Amino acid sequence: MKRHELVRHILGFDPTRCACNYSAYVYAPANFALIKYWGKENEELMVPNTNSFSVSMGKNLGTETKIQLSKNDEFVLNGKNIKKNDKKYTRLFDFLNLFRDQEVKLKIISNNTMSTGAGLASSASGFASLTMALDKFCNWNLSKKKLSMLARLGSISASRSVYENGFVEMKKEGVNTYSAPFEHKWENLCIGILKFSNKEKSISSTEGMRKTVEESLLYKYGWKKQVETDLKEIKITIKKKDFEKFSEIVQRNALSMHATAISAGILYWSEDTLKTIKYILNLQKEKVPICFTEDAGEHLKIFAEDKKVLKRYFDEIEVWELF
Ligand code: 2P0
Repeated sequence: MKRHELVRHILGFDPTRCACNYSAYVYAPANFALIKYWGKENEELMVPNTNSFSVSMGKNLGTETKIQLSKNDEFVLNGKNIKKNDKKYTRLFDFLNLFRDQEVKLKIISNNTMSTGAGLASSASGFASLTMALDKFCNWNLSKKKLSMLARLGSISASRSVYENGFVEMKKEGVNTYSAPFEHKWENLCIGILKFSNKEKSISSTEGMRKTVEESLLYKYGWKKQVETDLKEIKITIKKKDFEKFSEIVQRNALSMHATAISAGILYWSEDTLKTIKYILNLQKEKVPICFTEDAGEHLKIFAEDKKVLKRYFDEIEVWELF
């Protein structure tokens, strides 16, 4: 199956024949994975190797995308014109080309409320908001499930960002892989982000996971089992609101993901990352109820059940309630 055939399979019709509006404008949140997606089974059809599980950032952090008819194709990201030979441009228009007649020219204006490409999940909210804007622009009225399947073709983690709030699970079902809400709330749960720099990461997640899948035996023999175990346990833990167990699972999943990457020579950590992880592990020994996760970047996301705890131990942390 080719990508455009998968689009027709998901939609049930030919999108190039749809009449569209003049413009549409949609917001989608960032999401942070508690149980990580790391590695693809099929790169062309964007099928992940495993399920994954995240929490959405709601209105706090995300991307607003406007799509409008134009004389020429254009992509404006955070107020900056992105050039045609930029990877971000080609990735965006490769995605849009799955849906349009080549004669239709589009201007895409995207604004992130977080920095792009630094492990703060901007491709997830970017492709989710673009997919939802397309849905509005073309009057498709798709279900969230179908939107999550389509957003996946832009960036796999975008599948989880079509849900504005709460926990979300991405369920691996081959080419029909989709995301669905995990309907349990954790009212006090909050997140803080420690952003150590504005540097773009030196290796993209796409590249990093590709190299890990190709080279890491730790990944080959351990990762699927790790995800399976962590996913099962985190659902039980969330139902019980057992923060201590939650911390254990979230941290071990992130560290396992990084262990597989490191074994393939991919190191996202900076000195700040390492120093802060050591600091957190020491606080945990003193029973301070916090835990961390880290994605494909040097920054850390810290969870707690009390905003004040995060503020007490981290000077410059930005903190949000998740529910
Ligand atoms: C995640 N990450 O589950 C994991 C954890 C990073 C670490 O999804 O190639 O931008 O576009 O599918 O989705 C980042 O990878 O990569 C990511 P592509 P994506 O959130």
